[in-house]
Amino acid sequence: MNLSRSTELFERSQKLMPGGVNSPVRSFGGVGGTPPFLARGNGSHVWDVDGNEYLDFLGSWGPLVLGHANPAVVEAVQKAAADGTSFGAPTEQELQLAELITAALPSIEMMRLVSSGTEATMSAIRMARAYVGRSKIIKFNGNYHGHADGLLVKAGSGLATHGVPTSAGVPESYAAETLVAEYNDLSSVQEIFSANVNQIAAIIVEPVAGNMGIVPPNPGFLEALRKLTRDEGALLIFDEVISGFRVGLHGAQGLYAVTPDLTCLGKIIGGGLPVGAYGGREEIMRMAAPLGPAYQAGTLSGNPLAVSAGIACLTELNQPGVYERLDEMGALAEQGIRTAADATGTQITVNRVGSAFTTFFAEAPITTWSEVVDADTERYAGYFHGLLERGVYIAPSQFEAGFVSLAHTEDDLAFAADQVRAALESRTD
Ligand code: KE4
Repeated sequence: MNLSRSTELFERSQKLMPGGVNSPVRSFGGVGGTPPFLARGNGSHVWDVDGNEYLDFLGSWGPLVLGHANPAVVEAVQKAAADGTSFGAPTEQELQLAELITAALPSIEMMRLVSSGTEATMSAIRMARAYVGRSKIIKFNGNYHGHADGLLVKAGSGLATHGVPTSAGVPESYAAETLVAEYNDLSSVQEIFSANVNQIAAIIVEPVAGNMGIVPPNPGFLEALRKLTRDEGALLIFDEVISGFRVGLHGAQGLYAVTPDLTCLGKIIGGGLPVGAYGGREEIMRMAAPLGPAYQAGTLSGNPLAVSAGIACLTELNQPGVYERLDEMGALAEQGIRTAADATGTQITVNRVGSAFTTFFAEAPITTWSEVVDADTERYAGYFHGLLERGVYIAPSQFEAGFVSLAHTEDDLAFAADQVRAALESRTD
C-alpha cells in the first residue's frame, strides 16, 4: 500500500500533537504502523490522502450509522451554515432535537445538550451527586465514559488499548470517589454497596459494553442493577453514548426494558458533528442551573450545525424498518466472519448487539473484563493490518467495537468476508 503522504503528514503531526493525533485511539498505538490520514468518505467507504480506498467498519467510532456524507445530513448542515454557525442563544433546532430524543427515550423527561459524550457523563454524575447528596460513584472495569477525571479509573477504550487503565494526572482524592465493580458480576457491586453504606450516589454503566469490545449484559444483570440502586437509594445512569440509537430506536434501555434514572448520549445524536446529551427524571434534572444549584454550561452546546445534523440523522432513524435492516446486516457481517474463521481454523469469538460487533481472538464466551484481557491482542493487530492492506478498515484496537451502517450493502459484506478469510489465512502477526 502507498502510504507516502500519510507517512509525511504523520511525521509532521507528531511534532505538534501528542502521538500526532487528537484522540489516542487514532494513533494505532494498539496495532502499530502508520495511521492513514483520511481525506473523504461516502456511504460505506473512506479514502485516504494517498488515494487508498477502504470499506469502513469504524464509522468514526459509532456516529456514522447512516454512513459517510449522508445526503440528508450534508444538506441539513449546509443549510444551517448558510444561516449562521452559532448564536449562543436558544434556537428552535435545539428544541426539535430534544423532542426527537425524548420521544425515542421516554425515561428522559428533561435533558440538556452538550458537545461530547464526556460532557454528558460528567454532567450526569454531577446531577446525581447533587440530587442524592452522596459523593461516591460505581463504574465498571473496562467501561469507558469519556475522559473526565473521576471516570479515568480502570477504564476501557484507549486506556485499555495503551495499557494504562487509570490515567496519570488524576489525583488520588478524585479516584477515591470512584469505586470499580466487574461487569456482569452482580456480587462485585453488592460488595461495594455493603462496604460503602449510604455513600454511593450512582452507578454508571454501559448497558451494552462497547469499550472492552462489545460485551452484552448477561440476562438479568441490568435488572439487578436497577433493583440494587433503588434498594440502596442510589441512581442508575445508563451511558448510552454508543448504544443510544445504535442498538434500537429506544436504545439499550428499550432493548432490555430497564429504565435508568439518567441517560447519557453522544455520537449518533450528532450525525457526525459534536453533540452529547444527558437527561432523565425531571426532579433530578431540575438540579441543573439555572433552575438548581448544580452548574453545567457550554458555549457551543446545542450548536445549530451540529444539532441540524443530529435532527437529520434521527429523522432518518425514525423511518420504518431501519433497525431491522441494521440487525440483519449486523448478523450477515458476523456470519461472514465466523465462516471465514471456521474455514481457516482460526479460534475467534464474535460478540454482537445489532449492528455493533467485536471479533475477539479468544475462546467463547467473552462476558467479563477478565475474559477480554485474555484475548490475543497481538493476533488482533495482525488481523487489523491484514484487513487494512486489503481495503477493510476496522477498529485499531481489540478493546473497541465495529459498526455496520445503513450505507453498507450485501456486496460490501461479501467483500469483507472474503478479505477476513484472506487476512486470517495470511496470519501476519
Ligand atoms: P466523547 O467525549 O469521546 O464524545 O464520548 C466519550 C464516551 C462516553 N461514553 C462511551 C460509552 C463512549 O464510548 C465514549 C467515547 N468512545 C470512544 C471509543 N469507544 C471514542 C473514540 C475516541 O476516544 O477517540
